[in-house]
Amino acid sequence: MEKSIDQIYQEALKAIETAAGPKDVRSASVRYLGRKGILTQFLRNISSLPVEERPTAGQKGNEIKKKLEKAFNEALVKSEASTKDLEDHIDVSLPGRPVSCGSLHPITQINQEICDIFLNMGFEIAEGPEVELDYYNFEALNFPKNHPARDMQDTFFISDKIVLRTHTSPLQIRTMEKQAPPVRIIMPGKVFRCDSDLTHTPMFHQVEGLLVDENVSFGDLKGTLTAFVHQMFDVQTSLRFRPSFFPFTEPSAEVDILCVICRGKGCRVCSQTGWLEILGSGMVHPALYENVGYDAIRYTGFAFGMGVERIAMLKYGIDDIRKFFENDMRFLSQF
Ligand code: 2U9
Repeated sequence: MEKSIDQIYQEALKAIETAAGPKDVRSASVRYLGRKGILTQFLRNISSLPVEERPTAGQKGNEIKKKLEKAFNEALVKSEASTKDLEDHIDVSLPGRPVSCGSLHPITQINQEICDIFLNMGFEIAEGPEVELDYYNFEALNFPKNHPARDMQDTFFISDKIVLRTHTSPLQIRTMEKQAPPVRIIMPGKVFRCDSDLTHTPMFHQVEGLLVDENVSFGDLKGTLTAFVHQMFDVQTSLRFRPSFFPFTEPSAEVDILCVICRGKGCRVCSQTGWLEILGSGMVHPALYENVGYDAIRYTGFAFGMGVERIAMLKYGIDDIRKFFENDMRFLSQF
């Protein structure tokens, strides 16, 4: 009997010694001291021993039980502490977590690309207010009083005389008021219109340009915008100037590029025309020069305007303008 309890004791100590972690210590403790554990069974069996053996066996059994309880507790504390040490330990040999790198919003990228092309041609950037006087947004730009753009349906009115600018053109007027020719400026910025569908949002970005000097011709307009299109898209890109109308330019022309999808064959994107409109342009209307005090005989100039979102959609083949404003990382991280 005594040998047997000694054996149990030794085996339990061995189990503690070989435990690989707190989990092993706990399960060994249950195996020896649990309700159906080896030592517990041993203590229960003492009552079936001959009466004279019971006191010694009981005493020894209880001593060993106490010793094992202490040993298991100590082993548990020790192994839990060393596991925590391991968890806190930094393995410098592990490969680092990749740091994800942000990128500029596609509209910011295209806006910068457009501006860089014109900056390289010698244009300068002009900036101004997004909340604008009706005078600069419409009147000084030769919009008749009954022009549809002045309607509440198209323009966000702050008051009778104050609007959210519907284009960046007011800045051209403000610049010409302050500065004598030659003027060579581009105006990137946010503009606002009451409009919302697949290709329109109430706020979008424009880049407009204005060049005024002596002897500026429609040929200068064509050369400048052709150089722009070839740098923005591809030097092979075919383009055409199509007559159009704007209150602030005369003559006016819209610029189309050969459809980037079907290469002129006709498809859904170009409404079967083979062409995609990318910007508007024209020679500055002489009436505007009178509004800013320029000599309309001596000076001529050209102007142009484009929507940045539209250029980005055509360049990247995006069919829904709203994708630019949803902040979906799966979309944005492609640029
Ligand atoms: C002044 C004189 C002339 C700016 C111009 C356009 C043609 C034009 C549109 C393109 C797409 C606006 O974003 S859009 O909807 N713009 O077609 N803009 S000429 O002409 C000016 C501006 C200011 C003093």
